[in-house]
Amino acid sequence: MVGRVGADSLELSEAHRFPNRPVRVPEGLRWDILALYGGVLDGLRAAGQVDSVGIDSWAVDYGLLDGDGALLGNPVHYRDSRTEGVAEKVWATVPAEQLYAATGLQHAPFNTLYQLLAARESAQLTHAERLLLIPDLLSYWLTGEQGTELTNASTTQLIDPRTREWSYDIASRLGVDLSLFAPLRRPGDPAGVLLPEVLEETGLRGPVPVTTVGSHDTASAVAAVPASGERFAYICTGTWSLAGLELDAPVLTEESRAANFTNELGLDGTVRYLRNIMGLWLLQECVRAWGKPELGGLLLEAAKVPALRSVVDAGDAAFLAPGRMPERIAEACRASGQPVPSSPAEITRCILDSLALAHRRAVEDAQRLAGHPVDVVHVVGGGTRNALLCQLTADACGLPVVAGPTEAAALGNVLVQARAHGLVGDLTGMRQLLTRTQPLTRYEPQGTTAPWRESQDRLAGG
Ligand code: LRH
Repeated sequence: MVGRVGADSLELSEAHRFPNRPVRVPEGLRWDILALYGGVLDGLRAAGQVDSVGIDSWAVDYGLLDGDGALLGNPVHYRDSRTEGVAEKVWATVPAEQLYAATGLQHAPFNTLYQLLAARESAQLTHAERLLLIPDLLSYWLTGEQGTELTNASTTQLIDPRTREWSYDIASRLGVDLSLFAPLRRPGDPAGVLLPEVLEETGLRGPVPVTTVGSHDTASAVAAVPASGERFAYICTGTWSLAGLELDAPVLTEESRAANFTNELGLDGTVRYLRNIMGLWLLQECVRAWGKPELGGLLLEAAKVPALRSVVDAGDAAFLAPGRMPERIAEACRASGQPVPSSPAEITRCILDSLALAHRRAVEDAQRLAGHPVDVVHVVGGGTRNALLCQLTADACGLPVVAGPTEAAALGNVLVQARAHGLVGDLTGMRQLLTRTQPLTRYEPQGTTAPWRESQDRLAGG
């Protein structure tokens, strides 16, 4: 994505798009990282001369390097099953309550900490001298310089959200060697310049600086929430729905842990207090299973299916792994004694109702747990294109939804670079620029929230 930022203008254009296809090999699910890096180089070539480059990606995953700086294997996908049951073993050494009090991180089986412990005996980890999170790995290949970007580091479960530094105590109790990680760097810090080989490969003229951004895609997306004031919730929709609040300080209470809220780090000392909801992954996997029918038609049909006939718990980690998604959703409805959706339209409706319900629960729980009321829900990311999901979310929350921008992560990335180069002001200034320049759609809540409350109770009870 190429961004152009002026005093009163902000434009984004797509230079190049490439698929990200995980590959299943006999040992498990892997990222095709060289194909991704090849896509990055193609993208830079297509972008043409730029003043700065910034990289963000999904969280938690990493590549391991040997003493020569060479990658030791394809990064493992966080949906791989190697982490099953690991958390429970960790809690025997550091009880879950202590882990949460120290790191503020949700319990997700894929947190980097659990991945590292799952791989403890592996030849790769034994031989590794450096661990780079995915955006830091791509940045290293572009610049030759290594660092660990803070917002993404906060998803490792090895960062203390109060000090915004490593949690040395947790690392030492669990035998994680923190020297594997490169020094922390923060959004806005310089991250090097494109290497001569990269300039040659892409046809760019040096020097081209690489700028550290919120390299966790969700951190970049939250930075691009076009909110004014503090009384807002956000939902970053895409493969995941990340729903929550922007806070000044983490919430580390037992209640918050039990509700599985995470305290990830955001820009400028902020905390992203949110819950991971399975998101449009549920629909993406069904669409894949159905042989990729046209989505617009499917959503029109789904809108005609009666609302809230059956819902599933869209926060359930049982939906994490790929495969057989329509069957798994139908099975979950059957097991909870609800009507079993069967046609693609019925299953799609079940998914969208379930997501809206999970959005409602997250927005409600976050306000209560953080003592931070909101008047509006901002929806950013790919789900903004799904008008039915946006309307259902407004109805379920009983709050207006402001949808947009769609490419929030890319905009947040670009704005942090622009700020580092003196073109925009603070987070408030960035958000004002977004509000003035980006198309936004407002959805008013329709009807009462009573049916949603009933469905929520039914799900909790059953
Ligand atoms: C979204 C995301 C999310 C993480 C998950 C692994 O892309 O970064 O914030 O929890 O991927």
